[in-house]
Amino acid sequence: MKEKVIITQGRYLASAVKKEQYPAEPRPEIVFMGRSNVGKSSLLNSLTRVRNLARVSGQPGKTQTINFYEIGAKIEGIEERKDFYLVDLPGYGYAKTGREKRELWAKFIKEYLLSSKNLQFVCQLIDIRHEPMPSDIEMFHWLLENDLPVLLVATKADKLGRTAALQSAAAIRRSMGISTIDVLPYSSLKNEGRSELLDVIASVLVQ
Ligand SMILES: Nc1nc2c(ncn2[C@@H]2O[C@H](COP(=O)(O)OP(=O)(O)O)[C@@H](O)[C@H]2O)c(=O)[nH]1
Ligand SMILES: [Mg+2]
Repeated sequence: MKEKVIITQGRYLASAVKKEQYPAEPRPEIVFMGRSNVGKSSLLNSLTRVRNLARVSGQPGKTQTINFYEIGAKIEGIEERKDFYLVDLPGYGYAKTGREKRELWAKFIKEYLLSSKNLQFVCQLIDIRHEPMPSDIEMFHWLLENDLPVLLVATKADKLGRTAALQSAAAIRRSMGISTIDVLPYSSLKNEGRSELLDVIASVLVQ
């Protein structure tokens, strides 16, 4: 099957620990967030097909910066290349991080989310094998309250069989308290969910 979206380039651009370090060039931004170890870096690598674009780590809670990746895509039926940013936020809810640090994290992240003028939507990642944690639910509702569009992505879908994966996606939806929200199962190992997520990205880029 011919793909509707082809990523033509992807590279790490910059890391930010403060506002002044956000990229100067305005481009549409698609944001990825979730608890440490949920599979964010793996998903970025799978989505872009750029190996080691984002660092996959066995050690959770490592990334404490907002990382910007510069991506180019060719979208079916569109002449010019679309350039945008994928934005990797540091993982939240890491137990070993002290409360003070966690609050600083939340302040920094929320400041970014509220100030970005080019944010298209937020992919919030939840491990398909687990019920959402209180920190996931809190973050989800904070995003909605602030009118930030959210797509829930259930990661590591290959760890469950098809039926269990669908049940789990439904359970995630229920836990979040919004029955109409989409939950997209994704496996970075098998690239499952990749073309669906690329389609969502394409639809916001061509608007
Ligand atoms: N089986 C499976 N393992 C995954 C998948 N995505 C990530 N992992 C594993 O989960 C761990 C954390 O992944 P990573 O991408 O670093 O998570 P991050 O901390 O959210 O960036 C690593 O050991 C990955 O190999 C997936 O789709 N399937
Ligand atoms: Mg990571």
